[in-house]
Order: sequence, then structure tokens, then C-alpha cells
Amino acid sequence: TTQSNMAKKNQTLGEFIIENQAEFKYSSGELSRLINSIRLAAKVVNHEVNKAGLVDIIGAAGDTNIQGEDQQKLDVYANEKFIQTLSNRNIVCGIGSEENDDFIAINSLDENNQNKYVVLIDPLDGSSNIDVNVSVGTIFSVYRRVTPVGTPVTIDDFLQEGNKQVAAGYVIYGTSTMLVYTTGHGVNGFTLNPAIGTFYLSHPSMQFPETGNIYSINEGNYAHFPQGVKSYIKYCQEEKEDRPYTSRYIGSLVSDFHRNLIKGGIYIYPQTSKAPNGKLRLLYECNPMAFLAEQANGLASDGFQRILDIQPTELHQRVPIFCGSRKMVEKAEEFMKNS
Ligand code: AHM
Ligand code: MG
Repeated sequence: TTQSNMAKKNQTLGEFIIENQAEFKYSSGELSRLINSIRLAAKVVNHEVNKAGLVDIIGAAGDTNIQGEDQQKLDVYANEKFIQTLSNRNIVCGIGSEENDDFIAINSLDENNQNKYVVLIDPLDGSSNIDVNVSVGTIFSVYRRVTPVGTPVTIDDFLQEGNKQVAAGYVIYGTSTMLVYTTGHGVNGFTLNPAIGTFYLSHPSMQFPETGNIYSINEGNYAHFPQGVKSYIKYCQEEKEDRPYTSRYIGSLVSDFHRNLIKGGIYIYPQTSKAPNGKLRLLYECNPMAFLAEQANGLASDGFQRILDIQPTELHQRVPIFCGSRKMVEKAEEFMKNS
């Protein structure tokens, strides 16, 4: 396998997509083209994110998004780029974005509504980290529409259970830029060579270690956590067996998830007394991460049930999330159930 992995490692994302096209659920080539357009937008946004410290682009754009949070200029930029790139190919019929109140119907090129896919994106997650030079990410999630081709896209096309996703992934704009994604056949990670603008397969078949020693949670909210989470944190800190665990929290979901995927760990954003459904959004953040987690041999739960089985009722719905190494998520669920 070392040799085949070595060979695979010289592969570019473009080559990988072509070679694995048959693995895509509906292999008409459309999903490949969709991933290709995400690859392109990722490079464009990467270029802009990398310049953040140089140009006068940092700072609130003056708008607030639907959640009442300040929008940074780069959020707006990334949002526009991804929407533009995805709209410019005749594949996508609708886009939902964390930065837009409502979904967007794409029919500029597709007057007869023939396009089959909808995409949900968080164009720049963790954007409050930009002005302190900490990694941010883009998260995306792809579904086939459920309403008939030939009719306008509707909200039902977006409110699908996460287990219906046909692809999901993230771009991490970190010390290096990576695209990590799944089409339901495992998770593969590609690293951008910025000198030539090419993504290379650097992390084939990524898997969460079964267990780990990292827990990632904003402990500043401790007083507001449910008892199950408080008890699980105490468990993580206990001097027993392989514990205490290490606490690592970047405050950038993509980065925290990515580290835990490589090293083994659990990410938790629970419900709090102030935010009864947690903070993260089911459609833009939790579902894509949950699909990736399960495809990488990990788990994602709201504390009681599988994230991917939750029936969404609104676009900007929030949900608690416990995500990462299988055994750690199971342990945390045990604490939730018994508290
Ligand atoms: P955002 O979509 O507004 O950037 O918020 C999501 C981010 C996640 O990346 C991160 O894990 C979380 O918010 C951190 O929240 P907190 O500061 O409450 O711990
Ligand atoms: Mg976000």
C-alpha cells in the first residue's frame, strides 16, 4: 500500500476527480463539475484570505447577517465568489448560504430548471479569526433536488436530512490550504501548492482515530452547559486511565475538526441556557461535518441522536453538536443520557 499511496500522492485533485468519477452516486459528470467549481472558488478565496493582513479589507462591512452577527468584508467576498462560481456552470439549481436570509434560485443559465443539485455553504466560517491571523474555512454540502426537474427549486430541496447529502467538504485556509471532501466513499484531503495553484492528494482515506485525547469546547460557557456536558468535561479532566485529556479550542470549527480528525478528539458545541439549540447551523455546518465525520469512521450526534437523521424545519436552524472520534462521542452521549 505504501507504494500505491505514494503513487496516489502525486495525484492532483483534477486527476483524482476524473479517476473517481464512477464512484459518484450519479455519475453523469455533473457532480465532478460541481466539485471542480468549488475547487476554483476555493483558490480565488484563498488568494484573498491570504492577503487579509496586507490590504484594507479587514473589518466589519457594516452589515449584520440574519443571526445578528457582524459580517466581515471577507465573508461577503467569499459568499459572492462561491455563489458566482457555482452559478456559472449549469449544474446547480439553488444555493443556500449562511450569509443569506433566503435561498437563491439559480436560473440565469437554466431557464427550464433542468439543473439537479442544490448547494449549502458557509462561505467563511470562523471569520472573527481573520483579523488575528487564525485559520478559517469554507464548508459546503451538496444534495440532489427532491422537487421535479423542470419546476422551480423550492425550500423542500434545501430542508433534507443530512443523510441525503451526495457530497460535503471544507476548505481550510491554514498554514497550508487544504480541500477535504467526501462523496460518500471515504474522505480525501488535498493540499494546495500556491506557487502553481494546484491541489495535490496529500491525505488519502482520512480516518478519525477510534479514540483520542483532545476535547474541544468553549469552556468559558461552562456555567451555562447542561449537566451531561459538565460531567463529561470533568471526566475528560479526571486523572484516570489515559486521562486527563488535552483541551484545544481554536474557535474555528473547520480547524478544530481538522485537527481532531488527524489527531483524534471530540468537538462539542452544546446547547446552553442562553442558546437552547447551541450555536452552529444544522444545514451549513453540522450536516456537512457530520457526513465527513461518519465517512471518516467518526460520529456526529446532537447528544442524543445522529445529526444526519434530523429533519430540518428551517434554513438557519441551529443544533447542538458532539462530533469526532467514535469512542469519545459515544462516551459523551452516555453522559448526556444519564444526566
Ligand atoms: P460563524 O459561522 O459566525 O463564524 O460561527 C461559527 C464559529 C465556529 O467556527 C466556531 O467553532 C464557533 O463559532 C465558536 O463559537 P464561540 O466563540 O461561541 O465558542
Ligand atoms: Mg459558520
